[in-house]
Amino acid sequence: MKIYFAGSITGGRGDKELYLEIINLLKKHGTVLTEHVGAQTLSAMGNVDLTDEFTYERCMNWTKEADVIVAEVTTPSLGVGYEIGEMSGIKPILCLYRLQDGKRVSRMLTGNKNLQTEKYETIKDIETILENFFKNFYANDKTNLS
Ligand code: 6K6
Repeated sequence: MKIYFAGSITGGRGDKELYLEIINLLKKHGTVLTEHVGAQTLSAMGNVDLTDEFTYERCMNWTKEADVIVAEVTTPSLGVGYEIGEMSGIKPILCLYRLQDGKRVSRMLTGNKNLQTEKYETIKDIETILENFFKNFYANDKTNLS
């Protein structure tokens, strides 16, 4: 199972510790192609050693290689939105978010029937949501094969 984890970089790194926790939970279910999203040293300015073109192409190749996309969408990010839009209807996509005072998640996500959007409050909630998401993935896989 190859998992593409998407989380805000340029959009803001306020949830970077949480991204790392989610990546560690995801590793119980497969290989995470995008562990760098949880790098605690990575700032919103990104890594200066890589060109923009290289970064974009690598991300797009990984989204194609992945079996599923899991995105944390509480912090709005153009890049995460783009990745979700590109893969919508092509791969299973799970979007995780927390409710925040005076803010809401874009209706472009919650209104898209191709996406599974799940609200959480605690890391334990995320653990349960992930277990159900992967259980359904394998159940649907079996249905598709028979
Ligand atoms: C590499 C290592 C550290 O920094 C870099 C360079 N920047 C990026 N590296 C890898 N993926 C990136 C980078 N910038 C954006 N992304 C992808 O877009 C990630 O997969 C995230 O899911 C998403 C974040 O988008 P922004 O718009 O918040 O940057």
